[in-house]
Amino acid sequence: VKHPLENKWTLWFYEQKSKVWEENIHEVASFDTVEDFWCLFNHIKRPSQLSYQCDYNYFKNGIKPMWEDGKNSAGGRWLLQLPPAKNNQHIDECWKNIILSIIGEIYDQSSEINGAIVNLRSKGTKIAVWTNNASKENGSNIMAIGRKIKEVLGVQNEKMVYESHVDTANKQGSFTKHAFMI
Ligand code: M7G
Repeated sequence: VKHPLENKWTLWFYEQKSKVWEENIHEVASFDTVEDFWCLFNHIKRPSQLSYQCDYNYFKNGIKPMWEDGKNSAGGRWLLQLPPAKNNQHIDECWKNIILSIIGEIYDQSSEINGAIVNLRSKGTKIAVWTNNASKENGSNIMAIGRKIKEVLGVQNEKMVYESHVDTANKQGSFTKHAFMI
């Protein structure tokens, strides 16, 4: 008997080939048991083995890893910026711990978590947890999720910012308003 997860999750892979962002992102596989998750996770490359300009996205089944999805549009992301991933096993470890925490639903506010993304870039790695409610009124839940992420990653001293997808999508250059910081 396999061990069921609370939710079904889907892995999406982004690889920059076309100029049109949406054309580069593809659904890879879905799983709803612990065993099927490990089967997939252990089969694919670790972040440190991927080329730059690639992303892994794990989202709850039915939610597209895009700002435009109705479940994401009022949400935002906790963002952790790390060094480039090539040959960096620490990043593999961080990514594994984040994914286990979201599919294992260890957060009191797990119902607000839509997914997680790792962006491999030559300028640096971004690990983000996407949540569904970026409103100021939801600040205490957002902060609780942020504190838990830091606990999961063991990065008490690194700065982490939460930004709404509306702000990210409308940002000018590299400047983004930060709604919350921890
Ligand atoms: P990125 O890949 O998140 O970060 O965004 P990067 O700048 O470090 O590579 C790069 C670009 O991809 C954005 O400026 C958008 O043009 C596009 N993009 C990223 N996301 C997450 C979305 C999305 O959800 N929807 C749309 N339409 N475009 C996106």
